[in-house]
Amino acid sequence: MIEKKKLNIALAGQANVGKSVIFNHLTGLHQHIGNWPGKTIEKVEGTLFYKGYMIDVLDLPGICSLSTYSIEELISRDFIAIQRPDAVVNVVDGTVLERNLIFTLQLLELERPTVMALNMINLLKKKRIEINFQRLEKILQIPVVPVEAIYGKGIAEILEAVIGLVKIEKPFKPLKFGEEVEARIEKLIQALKDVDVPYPKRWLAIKLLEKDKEVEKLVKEKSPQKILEEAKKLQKELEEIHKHDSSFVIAAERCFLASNIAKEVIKITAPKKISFTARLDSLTSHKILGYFVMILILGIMFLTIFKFGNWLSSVLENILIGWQGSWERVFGSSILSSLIWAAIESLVALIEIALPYIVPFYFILFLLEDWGYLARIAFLVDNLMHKLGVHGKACIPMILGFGCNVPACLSCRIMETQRERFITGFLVTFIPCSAITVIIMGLVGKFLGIGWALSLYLFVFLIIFILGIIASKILPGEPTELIMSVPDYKFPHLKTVISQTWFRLEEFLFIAAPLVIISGVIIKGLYLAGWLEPIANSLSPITVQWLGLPAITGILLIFGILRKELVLVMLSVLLGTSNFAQVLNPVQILTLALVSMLYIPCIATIAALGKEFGWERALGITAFKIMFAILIAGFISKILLIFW
Ligand SMILES: Nc1nc2c(ncn2[C@@H]2O[C@H](COP(=O)(O)OP(=O)(O)OP(=O)(O)O)[C@@H](O)[C@H]2O)c(=O)[nH]1
Ligand SMILES: [Mg+2]
Repeated sequence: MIEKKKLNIALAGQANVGKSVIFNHLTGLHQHIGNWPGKTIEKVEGTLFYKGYMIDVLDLPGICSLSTYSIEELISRDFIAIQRPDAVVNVVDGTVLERNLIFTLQLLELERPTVMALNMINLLKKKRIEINFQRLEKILQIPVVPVEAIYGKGIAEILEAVIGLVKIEKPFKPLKFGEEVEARIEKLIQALKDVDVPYPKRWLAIKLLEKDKEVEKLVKEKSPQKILEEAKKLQKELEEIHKHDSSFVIAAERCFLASNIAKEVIKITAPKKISFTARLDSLTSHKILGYFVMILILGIMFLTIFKFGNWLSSVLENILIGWQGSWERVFGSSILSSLIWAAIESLVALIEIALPYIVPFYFILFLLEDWGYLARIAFLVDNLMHKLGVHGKACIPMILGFGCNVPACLSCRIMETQRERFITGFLVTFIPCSAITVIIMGLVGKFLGIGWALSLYLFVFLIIFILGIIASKILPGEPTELIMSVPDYKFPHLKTVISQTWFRLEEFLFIAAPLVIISGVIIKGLYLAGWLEPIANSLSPITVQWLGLPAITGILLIFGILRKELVLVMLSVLLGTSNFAQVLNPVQILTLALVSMLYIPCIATIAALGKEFGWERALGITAFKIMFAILIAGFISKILLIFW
């Protein structure tokens, strides 16, 4: 037989088990990694070459079970069942094997060649859990590969196992449920014999007994009513035997199987004493103390960003000061020379103003994320989120929003219902992203003090809260309950944290730098052509009369649509200095910061909103934000003027 040299493999498993870490090792790509469930929201593909094979690898979104209907779970289920990859690598968190096995059993029902990558072996040793791999292989009849993904151990072995598996093409032997269930599955398989659908018949039969709505619909389209009637009859029989809903019976059968397998292969030798992480967990999730710890941790985070950012910013300022004079001495002040200088100056301003705050911001965010603390915040604020009419999970897109609103909007898909998805998406656009952090820290924090910077954050959170309540009243419906497993704390893996910070930074520089340079040159060009003033003046009814800002800020706000940090970076370009206190009084500083925080989603976020919710809604949110920001900032500036 000629060997097939092209392979298609999919990484599937429950959420937060290390699929993306393995994917990144395999493909050299940079999928997002962190310690909370639901990071990967859309399947991502990469290619690698191994021993003469060209292997396409897919990182699938994490799943709770293959029976529910959130979009990411359907993506995974359909992909495995219909696209039929050559092999599936079932990534499993070894520290919670029993829970993961339930998913494995469901996966095996899809009848694709499967390899189990038993991950987090390093933690097994710590938790004194022993797993008998050979026994597990025998029971499941699939290869089981021990893996320590973050250290890159076991990755090549996964590929070896996959290649070995596709070469043999072993016939599929299902793990059997209880007799009374098996008998009914068999009957349904017979009934389904001539139905032409891409799914395995045994899987269809099980799903029909589970009352899976999608499968019922599919079977109804493809076959005579008879089969569904037969399924109903068999469901009833099961319910009579077990006195429970038939979907529950099947789920219980799987749990029973998983628990039996776990009992056979796991040996726990851990002493009974309470571990440090368990203590830490009970403190950080505590009903009252948890909030204090949260405020403390976030407070330290912002203080560090502020102190480090200010320090680095002034260091860079001192290094880069006085360059303009030298430039003009060498190249003169012709139009061309001025335009080139504008480009350089914009880049310098970006490095001087934005970078010092963005670096510590991402580093700490990823540190907290990899440690597992972000998931605790989701748990703590679940109550609060319910008041906004959404599930506590909504907190996750919102936390992501602090980094960048774009992935945050996309990750609204983890919400169960369309309504919650939209409310969360709407609120996410109000979360101050890293670019806004730059404005708050570099403008308000630097010139008015950290107290004012924090007050602005609190004010925006209050606005988000109020808008959330209003939105949930306008779009009525009950939030779904919090079903999110809180992951264990893991010692943050510094290399992962540093490389994630680096990728974000790289992305930031590649996207922001060209925009900043082009904007700088355009502004200089407008200035030289004498157009800057007329444009600024045309906006002055809003900027000067209503908001009380200098007319020039109109230009900044226009460029800020591209990227929010442009508001500040271009301000320094226009002024020729980053000492903003020279041109803005304290009330103006606060007003400008507030408008920048609220006034519009940046262009990339608008695009993300359009993709997720349609253009009508995206433009609706944009229009709302512009009007809302102008209104609120105007009122606040008038109130501040009374007291200042
Ligand atoms: N200690 C330890 N941690 C690991 C290992 N593999 C992954 N992790 C951590 O587990 C967490 C989850 O990893 P991801 O790769 O993001 O998980 P995922 O399965 O892609 O998760 P979703 O995309 O959310 O479904 C991260 O914090 C990783 O650093 C491992 O072998 N040992
Ligand atoms: Mg992932």
